[in-house]
Amino acid sequence: MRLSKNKFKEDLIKKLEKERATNIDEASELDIYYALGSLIRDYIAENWLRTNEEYIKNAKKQVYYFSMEFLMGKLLVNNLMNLGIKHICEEALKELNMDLDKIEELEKDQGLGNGGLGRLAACFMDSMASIGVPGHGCGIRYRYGLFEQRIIDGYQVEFPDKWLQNKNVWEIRRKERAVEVKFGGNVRVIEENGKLDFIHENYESILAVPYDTPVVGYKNKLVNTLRLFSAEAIKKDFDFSYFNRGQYMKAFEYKHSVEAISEVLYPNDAFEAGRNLRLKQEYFLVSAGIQSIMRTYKRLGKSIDDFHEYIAIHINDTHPALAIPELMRILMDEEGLGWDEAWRITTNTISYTNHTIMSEALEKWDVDMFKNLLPRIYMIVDEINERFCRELWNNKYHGDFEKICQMAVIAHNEIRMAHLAIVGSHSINGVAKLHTELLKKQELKEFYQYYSYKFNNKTNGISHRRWLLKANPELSKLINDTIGKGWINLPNQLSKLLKYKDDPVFKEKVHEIKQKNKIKLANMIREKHGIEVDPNSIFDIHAKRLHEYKRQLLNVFHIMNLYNKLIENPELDIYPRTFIFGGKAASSYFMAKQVIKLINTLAYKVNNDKRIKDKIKIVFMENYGVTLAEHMIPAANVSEQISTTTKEASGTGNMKFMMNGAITIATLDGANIDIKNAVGEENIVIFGLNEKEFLELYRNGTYNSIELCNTDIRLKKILNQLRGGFFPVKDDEFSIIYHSLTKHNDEFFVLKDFDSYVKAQERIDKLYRNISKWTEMSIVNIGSSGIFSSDRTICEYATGIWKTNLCDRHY
Ligand code: Z2T
Repeated sequence: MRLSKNKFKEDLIKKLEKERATNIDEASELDIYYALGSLIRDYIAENWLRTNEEYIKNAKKQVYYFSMEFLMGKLLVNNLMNLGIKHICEEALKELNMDLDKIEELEKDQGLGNGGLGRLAACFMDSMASIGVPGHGCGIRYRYGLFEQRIIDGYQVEFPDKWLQNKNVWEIRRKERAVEVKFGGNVRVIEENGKLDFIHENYESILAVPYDTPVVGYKNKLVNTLRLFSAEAIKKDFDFSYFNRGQYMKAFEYKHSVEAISEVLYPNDAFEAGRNLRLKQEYFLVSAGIQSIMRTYKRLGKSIDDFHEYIAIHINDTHPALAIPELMRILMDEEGLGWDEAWRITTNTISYTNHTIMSEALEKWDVDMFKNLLPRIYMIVDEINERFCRELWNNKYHGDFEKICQMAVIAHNEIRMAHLAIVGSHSINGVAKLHTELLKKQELKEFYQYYSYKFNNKTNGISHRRWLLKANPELSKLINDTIGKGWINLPNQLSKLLKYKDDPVFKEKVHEIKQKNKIKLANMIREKHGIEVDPNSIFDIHAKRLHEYKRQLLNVFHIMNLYNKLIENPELDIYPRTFIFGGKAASSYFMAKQVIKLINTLAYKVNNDKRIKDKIKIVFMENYGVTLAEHMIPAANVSEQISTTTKEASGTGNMKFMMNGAITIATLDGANIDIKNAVGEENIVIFGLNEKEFLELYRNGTYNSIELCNTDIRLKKILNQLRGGFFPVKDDEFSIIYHSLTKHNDEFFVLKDFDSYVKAQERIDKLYRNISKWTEMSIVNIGSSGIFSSDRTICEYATGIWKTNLCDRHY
């Protein structure tokens, strides 16, 4: 938008007066934050309204991205950038003696997600708005997002994330557009002239109140919507049935039981606990979302038969898979369509992304629990199952009970959400090449054989605007000065940097910027953790959720081995390194939490051991999330992407690091493979078993971890050190880790890949000594990262799956 600095100043001062009843001399930083937020929302409002008017007027096909998680992070600076007024705002604030970075710190992260899946949804929102896809998010407005992590005595302790304690300046509550979501009760079936009617009765109704947040496209005047629903008691139930009966306290109990639905995000990353409240949340999202879409659709005045021509609904994993029976219910019970017509519309509307092949994450619901909570939806799922099994019997697997049972939507008293999602949608995609291949060849083999046309790959991506333009302003400026600003809209233009990889002046600048970013992070580490780290050391960063398959333990063992070697020989020539960790463990995941304790215990020991002369330092940074990531990633030299092969569906942190010039040390897993293909094998450090070797060992069961640690003295020593004496903890503190590697045969091949990892780390050490060569590799990584922009990903979804708004850009 066009805006002069003086106009902006004027507007801001007016806001301070009107909204905060203060003036520029008296205003606190918080006053400025609120005034600024409110002002930016005003600037956005007009384009938001115009965008919606345009969508209705032109009846453009709309995409709705249904997700239980949206990890948006902070919105202030992102909105300023996308409006194109960040610079003006910064300058104006400076003249008023204020600093935008300081103001930004006051904003709470919108942390309504666990990790990759939730952040992917947020990157997709940015890309949809920026490349002009009419796409909106649909989710839950949790009162508490992912817990705040604090480290106390080396342990993770969880605290509530009170992100709504102060006013959320971005959202608009739209009470008048609330819809009712119905739980429990029973279904009465009545037959009228040969037609069945289903009457849901004795249910409990809960109000789903939408809160809308604008999603601003990059300098294109387009504003999409993120709509999050909050659960509220319906006033008439709450007022009349309890207060009027004189049950004052009971009334509040009721209110709280209703609000519990949108109270808190389940803190599990890729793990399903099968809880009743979670099922309630999932249906709440889906029912509110589809009813709200249906209202918008009605205003278009189009025939219900053409619903899927105007609406696409995408489900982020199976968490919103009840969108399928819910849409069927509305089309049949409320719009009066027959089964076949409703089914045609539903399957053509819905598409599904699978995000993991790990069985712990597969959603399965107990039939009795499901039936009690959602009686009408159960009937529909049951009918979907019946028809699907009959179809299999008739078309392909006549008499093969076993096959049909394997593929059924309901079996062994469980509802399998992945099967429901596959049967009820027209597209199923994986999130990286290997992941999609594994879905086709293994996990969903039967379905691939039956519905091969539904399967496709959409390699994940990240918003280069947030993860490069915003997170790394210095590097962005250098890129602008070198190749122009075209890359901000067309990230593939980053490849223009490749021809500067040998340019000494450019290289020097890239190196300098990395140093500056490292100094900033070092300062932050000093302030937050009181640890002194050397910005000239290699910053080796492992930041992601804690999970056994992500193998933070492998990293720890490499550090223990280095430490042991240094104690033996303090003169050992290793390049100084700072190992930096960040990540949350699910609150019920004991093993993962013990790994955090181990990292912190090791950090304490190593950081305070004078004998190793600061050659290695270890830092565990507290409360890793979007904002901390924005500080850590631009400062990384080495990106740790070391999951057990086949386990990480894609990974997206890997892309953020490479885009900021880190060199990846990686297994051949998930999108690491796609990254390797993009940068070439000389610009990434690969180690470990590949997919084939892993699966072979895994299947024939010949791996014996105890044998391995008896033959490798380094491992023998490390495992002994876990067991007592070495660390100042109880002798059995780490026994769960010890046993997982020995008694339980090292399920994630930590010991198996150890030797190869150590060698890879030695290659890193050697490479970094030639900083000129290293910087060249770094530039190749940045210059090859364009295809990992979520703009490219969204363009593929739009053309390949949603069939909306053909993308005229080239990625
Ligand atoms: C999640 O973050 C991911 C997968 C899940 O499977 C659940 C959650 Cl909460 C149900 C991650 C994958 O682990 C990661 O590899 C991938 O990059 C990310 O989703 C986005 O696709």
